[in-house]
Amino acid sequence: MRVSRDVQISKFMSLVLRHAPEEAGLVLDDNGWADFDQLCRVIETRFHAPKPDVERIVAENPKKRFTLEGNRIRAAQGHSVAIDLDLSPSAPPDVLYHGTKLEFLGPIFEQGLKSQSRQHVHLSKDIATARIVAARRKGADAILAVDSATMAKDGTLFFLSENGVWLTSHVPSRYLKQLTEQEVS
Ligand code: HQG
Repeated sequence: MRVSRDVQISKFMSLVLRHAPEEAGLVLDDNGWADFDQLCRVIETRFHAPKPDVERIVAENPKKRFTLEGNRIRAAQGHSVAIDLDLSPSAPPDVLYHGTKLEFLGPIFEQGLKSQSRQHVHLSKDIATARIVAARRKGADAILAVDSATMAKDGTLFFLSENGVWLTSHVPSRYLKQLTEQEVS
């Protein structure tokens, strides 16, 4: 019972802090921060969960999706609303990974990896993480290796989110390679 309520609250926080702050009557500042006390009051009303529960849900979040600093909170990545995370560019590892679906590979190899509804393309630091991302959707998984070393050399900027996700604007298909099943497992 408590677990599912925690998940509901976490999903609500992702919705509000990434996509639709107006759902909670909140305003995000230019860098995506919201007033934590105000968010807690909305959660208390909707889910009957007091502030310490919200603090615990933030602290225990398995992907560390939320950054809580004093009385401000933001989603570490995944936004569709236009905010500036104000991250400094970081040198990426030589290879990054992207978990997706076999059925998307046609358009991906035509257009490259696009950020779609979000602000960035999300890349994983290892194959295991990319597999988890791929498995979120129905259908056969595909794991792409991204030649981030060459992309960085060619001038593309990469950013490391507060919870360890690599972000960039677009990955042209010349930097992509599908991994074989053997390489993935
Ligand atoms: C695909 C989760 C067709 C792309 C994860 C993906 C992640 C294309 C989907 C985070 C395409 C977008 C983000 C193209 C990309 N044609 N399909 N040209 N370019 N795609 O959800 O990376 O649990 O916006 O492969 O852990 O799946 O929410 O991105 O399948 O870090 O915290 O279009 O979401 O984090 O889907 O996932 P998404 P994503 P949370």
